[in-house]
Amino acid sequence: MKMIWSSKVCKWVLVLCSFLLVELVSAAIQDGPLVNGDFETPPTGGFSSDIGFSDGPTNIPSWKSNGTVELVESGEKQGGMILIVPQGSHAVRLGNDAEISQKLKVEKAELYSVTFSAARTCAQLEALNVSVPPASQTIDLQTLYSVQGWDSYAWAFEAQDEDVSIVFKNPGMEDDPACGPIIDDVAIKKLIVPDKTKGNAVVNGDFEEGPFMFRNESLGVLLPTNLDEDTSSLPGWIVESNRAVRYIDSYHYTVPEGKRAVELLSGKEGIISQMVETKPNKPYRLTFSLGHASDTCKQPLAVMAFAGDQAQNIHYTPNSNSTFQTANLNFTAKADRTRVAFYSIYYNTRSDDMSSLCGPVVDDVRVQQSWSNRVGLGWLVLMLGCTFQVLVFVSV
Ligand SMILES: [Ca+2]
Repeated sequence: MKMIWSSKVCKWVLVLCSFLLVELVSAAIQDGPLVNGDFETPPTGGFSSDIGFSDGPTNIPSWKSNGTVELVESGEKQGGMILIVPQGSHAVRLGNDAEISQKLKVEKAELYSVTFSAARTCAQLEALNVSVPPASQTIDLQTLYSVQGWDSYAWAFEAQDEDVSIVFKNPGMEDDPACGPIIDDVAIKKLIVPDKTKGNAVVNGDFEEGPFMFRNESLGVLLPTNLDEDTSSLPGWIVESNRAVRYIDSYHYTVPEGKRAVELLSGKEGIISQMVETKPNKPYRLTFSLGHASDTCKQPLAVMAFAGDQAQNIHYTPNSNSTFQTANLNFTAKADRTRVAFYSIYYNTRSDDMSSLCGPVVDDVRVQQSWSNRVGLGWLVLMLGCTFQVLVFVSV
């Protein structure tokens, strides 16, 4: 009896231990919104829009603030202008030099992407610095990509430690202390750099791996300038222009293949590129899908595609049976790495609001060695030879 009892206890201890182990392993943050990442958790004493703008630390649950930080409510006015709250009823505004931060548990040496929404209040030159020290990037909020008055952005970092702090800071010094960016809906996602698939030198050519996207947000996520291919929210790719490109999903847009793709914006000012592995002096073919996002983007749509020293502009030709077409470009590699890049030829806007930026969609990018051509040609010669022999035989 005692034996049975003790073995039962042992079992329970084991179960408990394994639970604890699972807890320890999974202590790192899960993909999704941060705790109070939408700023909807009421502070002690409730939301107080009556107190207004005040100096000193603001009490925002789960966040640490420094400087003039204010919780803003949707519908709230400032100087006759209604403040924009990207999602829900509340957001946070950062005054001059002010910041908010939150501690996160992550997996060391892993790559993470942070998604957040931002709106500017008054200044044209508003900017927002996002950092997980020592990694840091200042994002220019000067360009408004959508007419709603706010945009979602993604920024990636490699975790240097298990315990990190994510910081949003307004680096500006405006004359009007009530100016400063508004932030909302902060989320995180651990990125996985996909392996190259057989017969395609492009990494993440289908764009399926990328930043976290809120299911209820229909504006896509902007990928601002990022020249470091090792810390890209879009693994494998860099955004080498000073304007952003938009990462879109199939829930809100038409995507050629899978669930995700890229919409090129701002003409030549929005360029994505990748250095792909090639063998010098070998013939290659770049193929990709070129489409329309079904977002009322005014046509014509066209891209400039680059592969090594070849460049070609390709127009999207509307077809009632499909929302995309396959385009290709042949090139001969000159080195062991070849640059593949795309930008939109036109500066397109949506026809419904005439001002939100939009453009052609690129997906399913492939770079393949042109073996098939040679094999095909070989077969053709062989077949012709056979036919000739048969003809000679018959005629004899
Ligand atoms: Ca895709």
